[in-house]
Order: sequence, then structure tokens, then C-alpha cells
Amino acid sequence: GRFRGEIEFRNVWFAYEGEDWVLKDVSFKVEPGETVALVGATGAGKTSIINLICRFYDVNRGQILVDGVDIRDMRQSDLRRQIGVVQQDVFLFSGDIKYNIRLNDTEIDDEKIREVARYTNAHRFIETKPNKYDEEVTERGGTLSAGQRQLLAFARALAFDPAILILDEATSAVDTETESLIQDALEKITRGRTTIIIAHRLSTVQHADKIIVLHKGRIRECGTHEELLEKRGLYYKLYLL
Ligand code: DGT
Ligand code: MG
Repeated sequence: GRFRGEIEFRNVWFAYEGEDWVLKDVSFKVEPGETVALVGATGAGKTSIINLICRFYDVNRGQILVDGVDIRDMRQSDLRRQIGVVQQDVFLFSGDIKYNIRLNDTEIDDEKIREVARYTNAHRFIETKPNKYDEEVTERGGTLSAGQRQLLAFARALAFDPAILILDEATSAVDTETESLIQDALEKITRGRTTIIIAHRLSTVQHADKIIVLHKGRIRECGTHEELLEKRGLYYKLYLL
């Protein structure tokens, strides 16, 4: 069945093969349906947290639980369906637009593909292509602009109606027109899902239920936008920049 979407890090330590600690004793909990923002300077460890939730890597010490279960005890296929990820770099496959939304999951039929493309505001640009949903793209994008690739990435991430949505700088490389299309869809897209947002622009994270501030692999502060401003700590400094 569908996950509830609770995420918990318990004393997580992580290093990439043979290197220094990238995450040091990181603990936090995200309730189902909450929106949490991860902020911090470049190299602070934000994307590494995402890499661990998706099990691109495993923790060295500690535990990551989703709905109370250690993700190492879960099936990769469940994790893949229940966690939708949009990153700054979109990976495309040579094939048509439909394939790039559903990938190898043949249970996502044409109707479902259209539905999710409408939902994420990708449908409009797809309709402008000569072959519409059958338009061929290449790994490098072909006729698609950066913004169009990003809209496809949103459609792909949401195709399985995931309980958890992760956005890592998902709009930082797109044109302003695409950004407003994404912004328009964002409230609808994140409703009813646990959402983790990473964005350099702090204006997009200030409405999060909770903001986690990372500094050199450790959690330095955690709270709402107002609480963190009042604290006059690291978030306050980042916000003033
Ligand atoms: P950003 O995206 O520039 O704002 O930075 P973060 O906060 O996303 O940082 P992150 O997690 O990408 O990097 C944390 C540290 O880990 C940093 O020293 C670079 C290093 N690192 C990141 N990805 C990899 C990787 O794939 N392999 C290795 N060996 N190191 C990595
Ligand atoms: Mg990053």
C-alpha cells in the first residue's frame, strides 16, 4: 500500500568511500505530509541527505526510517515508487516523451501519462511538439529546453503518486516562464505528500513547516522561518545574504 511518508534520521553518520565525514550525527523527523526545507552553504551535506533517503548510498552509522521501518529492510522497488525525486540535473533517455515519463513501468498507461503531465503543467509544451507524446528525445535533450526537461522530470517523479517528494534545486536551472509554471503547480503537487525542498533561494523555503539548517555536515538549527530569524543565528545570516 501507499506509505504514510514519515521520515526519520537517527544519529546518521555518512562518508563517501574513503573520505571525511559528510554527515555527522544527523537526527531529525519529518511527519507525514509536512514540508521540510534543507538549507546551508554549498558542501554542507544537503544533497547527501537526499542520496541516503533514496539509497544511492547507505549510512555508515545510525539509521534512516521511513514509516518506522529501516530503509535497508525495504524493497528498492517500493522506495522508488514511493519517493519521487526531482534534481537540478535531469536524466533523459533516448526514446519518446512517454517513455521518459513512465520509464520501464508499463503499468503507467497513456492516460495516466497525460494525467500526470497535465497535473505538473508539462502537457502544454508537449502538445506543441510535432509528435506530441511520441516526440523522440535524446539523452542530451534533443529539441527540449532546460525548462521542458525539468517539467518532464516533475511528471516522471509524480507518475506513481509518491507519498514522499524530494526537490533538490529543482527550479534553479530553468527559465522564468517554466519556473512560474512549476510554482503554479507546486501547491497542488505537494499537497498530501511529505516534501523535502532544497533551494538556494530562501524565498522558496520560508513557507516550509520546518527548516533544517546544515553546517559542515551537522544540524546547526531547526525551526520555522520566523523562529530562525528571531534566533539571529546562521539562518538569519544566510537570509540576509
Ligand atoms: P550544494 O549542492 O553545492 O549546495 O551542496 P550540498 O549541501 O548539497 O552538499 P553535498 O551533500 O553535495 O556535498 C557534501 C560533501 O560531500 C562535499 O564536500 C562534497 C562531497 N560530495 C558530494 N557528492 C559526492 C560524491 O558523489 N562523491 C564524493 N566522493 N564526494 C561527494
Ligand atoms: Mg546539493
